[in-house]
Amino acid sequence: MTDLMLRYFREKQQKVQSEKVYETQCPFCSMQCKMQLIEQKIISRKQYKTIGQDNPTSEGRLCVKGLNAHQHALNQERITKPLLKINGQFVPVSWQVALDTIQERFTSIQKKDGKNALSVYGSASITNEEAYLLGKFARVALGTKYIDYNGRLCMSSAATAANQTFGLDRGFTNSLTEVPNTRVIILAGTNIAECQPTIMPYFQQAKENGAYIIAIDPRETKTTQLADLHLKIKPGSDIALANGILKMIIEANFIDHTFVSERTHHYKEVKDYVTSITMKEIVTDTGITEKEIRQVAHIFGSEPSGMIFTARGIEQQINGTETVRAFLNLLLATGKIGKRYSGYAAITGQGNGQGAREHGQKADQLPGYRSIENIEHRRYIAKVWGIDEKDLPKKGVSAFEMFEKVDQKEITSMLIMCSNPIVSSPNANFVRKALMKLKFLMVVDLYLSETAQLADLVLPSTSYLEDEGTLTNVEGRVLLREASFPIQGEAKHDWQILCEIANKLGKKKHFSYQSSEEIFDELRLASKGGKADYSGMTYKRLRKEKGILWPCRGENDPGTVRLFEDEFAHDDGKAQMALVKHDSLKQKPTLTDDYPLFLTTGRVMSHYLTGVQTRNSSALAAINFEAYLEIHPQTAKIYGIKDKELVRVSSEKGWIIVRSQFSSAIRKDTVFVPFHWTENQNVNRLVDDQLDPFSKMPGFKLGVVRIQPL
Ligand SMILES: Nc1nc2c(c(=O)[nH]1)N[C@H]1C(S)=C(S)[C@@H](COP(=O)(O)OP(=O)(O)OC[C@H]3O[C@@H](n4cnc5c(=O)[nH]c(N)nc54)[C@H](O)[C@@H]3O)O[C@H]1N2
Ligand SMILES: Nc1nc2c(c(=O)[nH]1)N[C@H]1C(S)=C(S)[C@@H](COP(=O)(O)OP(=O)(O)OC[C@H]3O[C@@H](n4cnc5c(=O)[nH]c(N)nc54)[C@H](O)[C@@H]3O)O[C@H]1N2
Ligand code: SF4
Ligand SMILES: [Mo]
Repeated sequence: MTDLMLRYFREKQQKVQSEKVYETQCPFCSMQCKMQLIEQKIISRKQYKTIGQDNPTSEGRLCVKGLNAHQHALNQERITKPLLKINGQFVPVSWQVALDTIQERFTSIQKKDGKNALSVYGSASITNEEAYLLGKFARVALGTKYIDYNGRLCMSSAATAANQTFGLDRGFTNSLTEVPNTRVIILAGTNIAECQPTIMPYFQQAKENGAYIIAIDPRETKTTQLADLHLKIKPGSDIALANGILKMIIEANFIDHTFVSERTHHYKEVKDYVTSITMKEIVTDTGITEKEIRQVAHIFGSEPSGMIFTARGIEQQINGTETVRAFLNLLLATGKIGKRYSGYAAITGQGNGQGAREHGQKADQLPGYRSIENIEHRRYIAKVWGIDEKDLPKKGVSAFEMFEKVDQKEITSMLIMCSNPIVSSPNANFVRKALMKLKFLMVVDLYLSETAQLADLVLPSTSYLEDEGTLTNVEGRVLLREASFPIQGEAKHDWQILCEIANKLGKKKHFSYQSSEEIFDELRLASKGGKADYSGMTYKRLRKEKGILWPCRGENDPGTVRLFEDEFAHDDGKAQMALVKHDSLKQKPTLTDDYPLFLTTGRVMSHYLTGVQTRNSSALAAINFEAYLEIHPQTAKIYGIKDKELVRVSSEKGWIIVRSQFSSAIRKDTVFVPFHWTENQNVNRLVDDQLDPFSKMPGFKLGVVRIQPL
């Protein structure tokens, strides 16, 4: 450093009058990177920067979203007071008025329309404590069966498939430290490079160590660029591909017969089916050559270890559950699970995508991954909650089905916490119209999101910087997010809001918590003995051990790094292989003269979900400021579309207008639109609302559209 530079830095340092450091965790994806927000006071101005902190999963790394996350939390546009809609206008009101309004509206609606007229729509971006409390709130404070959450649109197919196959659903069966030592990796419909960027070094290291990486995606992405082989599949045809790979694995006799006979069921049926289909069918269905399929089968079959990673590309399909199961067949047939360097991961999406699906926000679920239909489970939780089992509601319906009930006026009031469903749901025009039929819509958010704008009452919640609690990351590792930043305005923590409403509804006895740690202690008890057992974890341990992998059944239990080493979680200890026919789906979208192109949707690096947070972060908004239509130049030519030109995209459900972006890296029969934008750029206005019969997942990844220049 030159003298001049040294002097400059010294002077700059002297100007920093004070510095504060806040420990926290990124509010976005499932990596849950640990970080510090540093606040420097220079003269009278405060200046902020975020730096990464070491921990077992993200190892100190941050991506562009994490580095800029504080911008949305500190943005002046955040709502800091309850807002009540009076004559169509939002008016700031006190908490007392807000709570009185809720009490009056909820009580009168319950009286007139019944208890199940109230409903709750939750989120996997809230903490475990809040997700747990939301489930208890719906059942105990409101007494309704209608609760579900945005994770239904996210990981439900993977979760259902894992439960059906293994009897247990933890996103990753191993820990990330094993990835660099595995020999072959299949990445099916996952774009980790843009969606979990700080996970990449594990995969880069695997590649350096000689692992063979296969990526399956209709588009070329930063992730497929890492792969040794990219299968540019026809969207929605992954079952056929997995069946084709299995067929060739069987033909080449790479089956682990001991594993199959000792640890699985149904191999014979699966074998009989896949050997009966022809490769010609598979090649036509998938658009992948026989040579490539054989190559995958030989590498995956012959290597001693291997891992399969799936994400929303294959899961957000109306046959997403079966698609995941077809891939799990490959692991089971070759014995690549339950041992070192071999396993399965459904890459978790939201920050708490894992934990928030374990503790009772799902329509059919109770804490600890218990079932609301199982009498023993009901009794146990009723006891923990201090209520009569008979008073515990039965199962409700899935996220999108709740909007159908709203449309049919069976549900007349909804509390939405930490989600923006009129942007994120399929058939978004329908969802918007349905929500407008509600007698009372209440939204708890940081911002006046598109959904909040429709509400009768909006309550301001605290952000990740302010709200302490635990979140379970991509590995299934429970992390304690510290949060000591001063609360903005009159915002309250999500858990506090639930307690205050419950108290107002006369349920104080069940909701008298003073801290998130107190809620966690109850969650530990509620999860004890369940599949997702957190009972051995304490805040003290989580701090000291930098996170613990579940199940953790006692204070001396170190947690569980690798699952299924000796047995699977079904009663008999065996896994269930599944006969999955790729032509079983009657209503799969197909190309027609009216709708001649496949539409698939997804994400870009700089934005998060419906974009409310990242569009309010100036640095992130500047990177991508509008939606776009990724299209092959030769396809564009057919429709007279030029690059960077506005295009009208239509489906049976609606239309949007987005700018074209040429890319010869996408299939010619497919276009792609990211879903982070709203109004006429909201791609969910095009997405159909048919649901997977097992998981109730919509088909975000496969639609059919027509396009025309504007
Ligand atoms: N930057 C960023 N990161 C995020 C998020 C975000 O919004 N932005 N969201 C977080 C959340 S909640 C989630 S769920 C995850 C999502 O993470 P991913 O699932 O990895 O992300 P997507 O972009 O939705 O889809 C992944 C890939 O699937 C491909 N695909 C589409 N159709 C098909 C198909 O039929 N078959 C196959 N094999 N592939 C297909 C798409 O081209 C895309 O590249 O990311 C998390 N991380
Ligand atoms: N077309 C298409 N649609 C999709 C997908 C796709 O791939 N394609 N992916 C689906 C997936 S995987 C997901 S996860 C969903 C997500 O869909 P949403 O849940 O609708 O997405 P978010 O943008 O995360 O909405 C969160 C809202 O909560 C607010 N918020 C943030 N933090 C807090 C907090 O701590 N407390 C409270 N109360 N509010 C907070 C934010 O400001 C924002 O308005 O979208 C789904 N929709
Ligand atoms: S978005 Fe994900 S990878 Fe990026 S910093 Fe946040 S948690 Fe880490
Ligand atoms: Mo997600």
